[in-house]
Amino acid sequence: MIEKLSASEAFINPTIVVENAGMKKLILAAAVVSGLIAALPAAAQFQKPEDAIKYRKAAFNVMATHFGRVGAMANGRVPFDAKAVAQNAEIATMMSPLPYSAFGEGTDKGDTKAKPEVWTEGDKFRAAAAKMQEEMTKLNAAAKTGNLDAIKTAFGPVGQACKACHDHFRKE
Ligand code: ASC
Repeated sequence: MIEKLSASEAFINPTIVVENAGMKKLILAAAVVSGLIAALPAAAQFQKPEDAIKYRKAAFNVMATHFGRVGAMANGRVPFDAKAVAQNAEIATMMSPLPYSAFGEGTDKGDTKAKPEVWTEGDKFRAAAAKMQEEMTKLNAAAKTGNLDAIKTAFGPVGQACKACHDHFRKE
C-alpha cells in the first residue's frame, strides 16, 4: 500500500503512511504470535494432562454422536433427511482432527483407554488418525451431494477407520 503512494501523495496525507506502517507492524505481530502458537507442543495448550484427556474424549464423543446420526440415516434406521445428513457430516468432519492435539506427553496415564501403543507407535497412530479424517472428508463430500447411495458408500470406510484405530490403540 505504501509502495503505491507517490512521494507527493504521502506528503499531502502523511497519516496514510503512519497508518500503513502501524498496520504492517500489527500484521507482523499477529503473524509472529500465531506462528508461536502453532509451534507450541500440543500438550502445552492444556493446563494439565487430565484436561487433555477430557478434551480428546469430548471431541471423540461429539464426533461419534454426529457420525452416528449420519449412520442412522445411511442405514435406514431413521428417515433420510439430506439436510440433516449434511449438517451432521459437517460437524463430524470439523471435529475429526481435534482429538489428536490432546495425546501429548503425560496424557498416557489417568482416566483413559488409550494404549501405550499410541505413543510407542506414534507414526502408525497418526496414520490411522489421518486415514479416518480422509474418509470422513469423503463422507462429508458425499453428504453435500444429498445422494443417499453416495452417502452409504462413503459411510462404511469411516466406520472401518474408527474400528481399525480402536482395535490397535484403545483398551477393551
Ligand atoms: C461409531 C462410533 C464409533 C465407530 C466404530 C466403528 O459410530 O461411535 O466409535 O462408529 O464403532 O466400528
